[in-house]
Amino acid sequence: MSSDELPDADTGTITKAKPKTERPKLYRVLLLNDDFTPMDFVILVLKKYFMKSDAEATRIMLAVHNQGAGLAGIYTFEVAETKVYTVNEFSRRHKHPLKCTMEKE
Ligand code: TYC
Repeated sequence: MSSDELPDADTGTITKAKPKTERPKLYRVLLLNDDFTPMDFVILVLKKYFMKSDAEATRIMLAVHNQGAGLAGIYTFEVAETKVYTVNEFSRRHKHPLKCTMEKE
Protein backbone atom coordinates (compact mmCIF):
# COMPACT_ATOMS: atom_id res chain seq x y z
CA MET A 1 0.00 0.00 0.00
CA SER A 2 1.47 3.37 -0.95
CA SER A 3 1.19 6.46 1.27
CA ASP A 4 -1.79 7.84 -0.65
CA GLU A 5 -3.90 4.67 -0.22
CA LEU A 6 -6.13 4.37 2.86
CA PRO A 7 -8.25 1.33 3.88
CA ASP A 8 -11.95 2.03 4.50
CA ALA A 9 -12.83 1.54 8.24
CA ASP A 10 -15.71 -0.93 7.59
CA THR A 11 -14.79 -2.82 4.48
CA GLY A 12 -11.04 -2.45 4.34
CA THR A 13 -11.40 -1.33 0.72
CA ILE A 14 -8.33 0.57 -0.32
CA THR A 15 -9.06 3.93 -1.90
CA LYS A 16 -6.78 6.67 -3.09
CA ALA A 17 -6.79 9.56 -0.61
CA LYS A 18 -4.79 11.91 -2.80
CA PRO A 19 -6.96 14.17 -4.97
CA LYS A 20 -5.91 13.44 -8.52
CA THR A 21 -5.07 16.62 -10.41
CA GLU A 22 -2.17 15.42 -12.52
CA ARG A 23 -0.51 17.90 -14.82
CA PRO A 24 -1.15 17.15 -18.49
CA LYS A 25 1.84 16.03 -20.53
CA LEU A 26 3.15 18.83 -22.76
CA TYR A 27 4.42 18.70 -26.32
CA ARG A 28 6.86 20.92 -28.18
CA VAL A 29 5.66 22.03 -31.61
CA LEU A 30 8.63 22.57 -33.93
CA LEU A 31 9.16 24.08 -37.35
CA LEU A 32 11.79 22.48 -39.58
CA ASN A 33 14.08 24.28 -41.99
CA ASP A 34 14.08 23.65 -45.75
CA ASP A 35 15.68 25.39 -48.72
CA PHE A 36 12.52 26.60 -50.47
CA THR A 37 9.88 28.02 -48.13
CA PRO A 38 10.08 31.84 -48.23
CA MET A 39 11.13 33.48 -44.97
CA ASP A 40 8.03 35.70 -45.08
CA PHE A 41 5.77 32.64 -45.24
CA VAL A 42 7.35 31.16 -42.08
CA ILE A 43 6.89 34.49 -40.29
CA LEU A 44 3.25 34.54 -41.41
CA VAL A 45 2.71 31.01 -40.02
CA LEU A 46 4.23 31.94 -36.67
CA LYS A 47 1.99 35.01 -36.42
CA LYS A 48 -1.19 33.34 -37.70
CA TYR A 49 -1.06 29.99 -35.84
CA PHE A 50 1.25 30.64 -32.89
CA MET A 51 0.21 34.22 -31.98
CA LYS A 52 3.77 35.57 -32.22
CA SER A 53 4.59 39.26 -32.65
CA ASP A 54 6.44 40.35 -35.79
CA ALA A 55 9.73 40.55 -33.86
CA GLU A 56 9.32 37.17 -32.14
CA ALA A 57 8.20 35.46 -35.38
CA THR A 58 11.27 36.85 -37.17
CA ARG A 59 13.56 35.66 -34.35
CA ILE A 60 12.12 32.12 -34.41
CA MET A 61 12.21 31.94 -38.24
CA LEU A 62 15.91 32.91 -38.25
CA ALA A 63 16.67 30.38 -35.48
CA VAL A 64 15.03 27.65 -37.60
CA HIS A 65 16.87 28.86 -40.72
CA ASN A 66 20.25 28.81 -38.93
CA GLN A 67 19.84 25.78 -36.66
CA GLY A 68 17.56 23.44 -38.64
CA ALA A 69 14.60 23.45 -36.27
CA GLY A 70 12.97 25.79 -33.79
CA LEU A 71 10.30 25.96 -31.12
CA ALA A 72 6.98 27.49 -32.16
CA GLY A 73 5.18 26.69 -28.90
CA ILE A 74 4.40 24.18 -26.12
CA TYR A 75 0.88 22.73 -25.82
CA THR A 76 -1.19 19.85 -24.53
CA PHE A 77 -1.45 16.86 -26.88
CA GLU A 78 -4.65 17.71 -28.73
CA VAL A 79 -3.75 21.38 -29.20
CA ALA A 80 -0.26 20.44 -30.46
CA GLU A 81 -1.71 17.82 -32.83
CA THR A 82 -4.17 20.35 -34.27
CA LYS A 83 -1.43 22.99 -34.76
CA VAL A 84 0.77 20.45 -36.60
CA TYR A 85 -2.09 19.31 -38.83
CA THR A 86 -3.31 22.84 -39.59
CA VAL A 87 0.15 24.27 -40.34
CA ASN A 88 1.14 21.35 -42.60
CA GLU A 89 -2.17 21.66 -44.45
CA PHE A 90 -1.71 25.44 -44.83
CA SER A 91 1.86 24.97 -46.18
CA ARG A 92 0.77 22.23 -48.59
CA ARG A 93 -2.10 24.39 -49.85
CA HIS A 94 0.40 27.17 -50.60
CA LYS A 95 2.81 24.68 -52.27
CA HIS A 96 5.59 25.23 -49.73
CA PRO A 97 7.54 22.30 -48.23
CA LEU A 98 7.54 23.78 -44.69
CA LYS A 99 7.10 21.00 -42.12
CA CYS A 100 5.77 21.23 -38.58
CA THR A 101 6.25 18.40 -36.07
CA MET A 102 5.71 17.71 -32.38
CA GLU A 103 7.66 15.91 -29.65
CA LYS A 104 7.04 15.17 -25.99
CA GLU A 105 8.52 17.78 -23.60
N1 TYC B 1 15.59 28.33 -45.26
C1 TYC B 1 14.50 29.07 -45.87
C2 TYC B 1 15.04 30.04 -46.92
O1 TYC B 1 16.23 30.28 -46.95
C3 TYC B 1 13.70 29.85 -44.83
C4 TYC B 1 13.02 28.97 -43.83
C5 TYC B 1 13.06 29.31 -42.49
C6 TYC B 1 12.34 27.84 -44.23
C7 TYC B 1 12.42 28.53 -41.53
C8 TYC B 1 11.69 27.04 -43.29
O2 TYC B 1 11.06 26.63 -41.01
C9 TYC B 1 11.72 27.39 -41.95
N2 TYC B 1 14.15 30.57 -47.74
